[in-house]
Amino acid sequence: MDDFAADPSHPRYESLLKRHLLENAAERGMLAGSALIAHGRGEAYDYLIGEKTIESAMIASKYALSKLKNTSRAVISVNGNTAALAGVDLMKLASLLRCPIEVNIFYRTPERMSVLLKHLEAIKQEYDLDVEILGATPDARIPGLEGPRAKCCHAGIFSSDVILVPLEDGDRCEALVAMGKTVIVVDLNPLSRSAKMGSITIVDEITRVAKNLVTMFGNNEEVLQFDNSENLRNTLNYINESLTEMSNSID
Ligand code: PTJ
Repeated sequence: MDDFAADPSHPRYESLLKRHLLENAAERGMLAGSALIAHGRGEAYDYLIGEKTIESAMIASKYALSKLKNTSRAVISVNGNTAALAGVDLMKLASLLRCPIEVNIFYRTPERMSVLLKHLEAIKQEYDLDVEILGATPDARIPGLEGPRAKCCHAGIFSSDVILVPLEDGDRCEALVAMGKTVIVVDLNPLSRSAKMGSITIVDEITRVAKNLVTMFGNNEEVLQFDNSENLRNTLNYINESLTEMSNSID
């Protein structure tokens, strides 16, 4: 990858790579001003789950994938951080699901929208993917939200019944749930409003989630029963137990 020099054997390689992707994206104008702060908060929570996909996240991911596969009105919503970190795998997932991907950002400017749309378009060309990329011409609004963050596309987010929205903010998550959608949240913070508000919350890092969903796509394993609150409690219990273990390992 361009000017990224870290050795894959470096113990913090994955983390350094993600930071590098975000630095590059920031230079290209893809990110919100607070994007790196949001990432840092995510990193702190990732540390608590051991920087890996834990069982509760895998269960939520499998259930989310069943929901995405079993509808003809799925949509994947991407913001700046998500496009920079997981744009390729989410475009591949959209292609497998035959669903549109919509650029939908919280801190909306025409410049950011344009560079994010071009970024996804370049991925589409490079991997020869048949995916409809939406967001350039919003023609609908998410009810209950004020300002530019409510803008969306009728053919995408507005009409969807199952929506994958990584790193979403609490208000918009609540508004999407109020529209009757199955809202799949990806958030490393199990205590965020979105995590608690979502229909299916995957407490895992977006790069790993996107890769897992693409890898599992061909498996026909269906998770029929899922309780989001219970799954979130299991996640918190996991963190609690690993903290106790870490604490016991200190002399
Ligand atoms: O591109 P925009 O304008 O839509 O803005 C995107 C950000 C992320 C800047 C914006 O949505 C924002 O400010 O988000 P918050 O409110 O800081 O929430 C981000 C949440 O995502 C936090 O709870 C983080 O723990 C979590 N998070 C950060 N990085 C990751 C993550 N979760 C999964 N994977 C990550 N890589």
